Amino acid sequence: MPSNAELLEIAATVARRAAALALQRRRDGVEIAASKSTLTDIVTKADREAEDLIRGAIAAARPRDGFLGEESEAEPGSSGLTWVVDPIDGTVNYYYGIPAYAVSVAVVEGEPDPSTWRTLAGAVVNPELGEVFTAFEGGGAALNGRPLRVHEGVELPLALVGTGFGYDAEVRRRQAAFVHELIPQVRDVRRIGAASLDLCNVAAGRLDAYYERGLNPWDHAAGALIAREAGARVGGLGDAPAGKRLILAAEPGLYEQLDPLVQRYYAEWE
Ligand code: LIP
Repeated sequence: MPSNAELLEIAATVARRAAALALQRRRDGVEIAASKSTLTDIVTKADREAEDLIRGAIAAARPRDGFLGEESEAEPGSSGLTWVVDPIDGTVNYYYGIPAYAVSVAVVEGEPDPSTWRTLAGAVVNPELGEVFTAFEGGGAALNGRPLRVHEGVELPLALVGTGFGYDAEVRRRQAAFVHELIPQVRDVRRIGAASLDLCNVAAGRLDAYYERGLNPWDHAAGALIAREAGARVGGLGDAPAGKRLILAAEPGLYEQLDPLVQRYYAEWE
């Protein structure tokens, strides 16, 4: 079994290559390939091309590992490791030319299920800003090689909180209702549009906290490890790990202040 540092080297190398491709395709002009859960939930040709590149590179480097990507069929492996990939996280930003999208590559041990997996290494690359966020379990988190640490000692009324919204209009309405309740209690709210970057922003101290409901495993697999290795607490609904029903990431003291508000609202959701 390779070391976590060796796995991170693979993740970061592949993520950089895919990010360079995505940036070039953005410059060439982005074409929508299809819509998925709703008309606003789009996939571009670059999403698919980037995932093909990542999938092929990982199959060459780690042929017995599994693969779980946003844009292609899940592939079980025999090694006990699975690569969890969002080829372009922040697809809507990418389509509109907003420089807040990223390639997210993580490798997990065990079943590719956020409720049980153990994330060993992860890389998130924003090619527009030339930012490479990395972490491996027990190795700390870094931005372009420089160590990252969360903001500490922030009280709720001074917290800058990130969040996001789903593609379904009724889900967005309910998510916005919670923002309406939360926003007078914190410094401000930011909706950046890419969960992987939101989690990396918590790691970098650019956000004090981030929460969202409805994420897919590939949206948060790498970013959650990067946030945790930078000192954040990352959790989900109740005592569950981060998952589709909720992800919350913040420095532990702020997490304790924000968690009751988020849990009270989101525990009511199915
Ligand atoms: C996006 C997430 C974001 C969420 C968006 C969307 P995608 O992922 O990163 O946090 O608010 O609705 O799900 O679809 O760009 O890969």
